[in-house]
Amino acid sequence: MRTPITGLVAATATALVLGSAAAQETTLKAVTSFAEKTFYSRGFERFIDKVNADGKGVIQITYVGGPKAMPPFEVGNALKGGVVDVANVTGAFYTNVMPEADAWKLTERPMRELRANGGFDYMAKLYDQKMNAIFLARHIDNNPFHVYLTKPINSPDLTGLKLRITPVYRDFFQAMGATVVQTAPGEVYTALERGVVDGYGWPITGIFDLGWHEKTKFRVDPGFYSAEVSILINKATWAKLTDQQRKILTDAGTWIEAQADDVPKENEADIAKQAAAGIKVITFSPEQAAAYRQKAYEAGWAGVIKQSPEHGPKLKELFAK
Ligand code: 173
Repeated sequence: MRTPITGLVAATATALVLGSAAAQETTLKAVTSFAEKTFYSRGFERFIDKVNADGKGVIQITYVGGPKAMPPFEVGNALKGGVVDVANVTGAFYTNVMPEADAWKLTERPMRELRANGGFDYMAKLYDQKMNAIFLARHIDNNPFHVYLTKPINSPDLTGLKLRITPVYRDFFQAMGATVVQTAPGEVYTALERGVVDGYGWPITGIFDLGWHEKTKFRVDPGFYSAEVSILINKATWAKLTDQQRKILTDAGTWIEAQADDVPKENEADIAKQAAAGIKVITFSPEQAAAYRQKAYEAGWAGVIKQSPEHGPKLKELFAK
């Protein structure tokens, strides 16, 4: 956190002596774990624009950018250590720091309900203890994950396929018989191009952002889980802010979290765009589809509970339906 000199040195010193830095503009450093201006960064970029508009003279955010500035799987650690003040990131990218974060994908209740039923508070405490972080807002929800393939399958069986994953998909894909290889999003195109993988896990939106539609032949329906991308703030940074500065961040957080309600429209738009790009949809019988989704949740929760026997069961109670 840098505090540019905004007034007379004597006045600043007096303010600090009096225990108030309210007259100072604070600048926070922000990073995103998704490529700049792509789908999963856009909500964060709107949040930054709002803070910078509402926070003139009070609080500003400097956006240092995406994976070119910092590898996605290092963002969680950087936020925890205070190397950055604000991060846009999904739980799967920092399971090394906080395995429970991956449980957000399994929520079957909207954030407004989780903020009321204790689910949010339970997680917020873990962010405080394990991540040194304030969980400000989840701006991506209502956004299912899918399997995308370069070759067809004719039943819900992934045996013999090598699929690109993050921790989001590991337990489910392995339970379905697949071999898995973990990569950051930035390596998916090359992995497809070189035939290193037969497909990948990704949500319903965003495959056009990095050109993957060029290498994708099939999408498997139904989708499963609900993708989560959220804004985190370093705890020490937060502790130094004034009430006025915190309110600007909290209000912008509330505003952007509400926009997760609009994600289904984006889902529909990308479904149409995928069809127009010639990506074929592989579907199953209603019974097979139900079993496929059930397996996804079973394997997902089993994985979370295995990673965190202490908190996994409680999270399931609060998040699942
Ligand atoms: O597939 C991924 O990289 C991943 O885990 C993810 C999570 C949330 C949104 C987009 C991708």
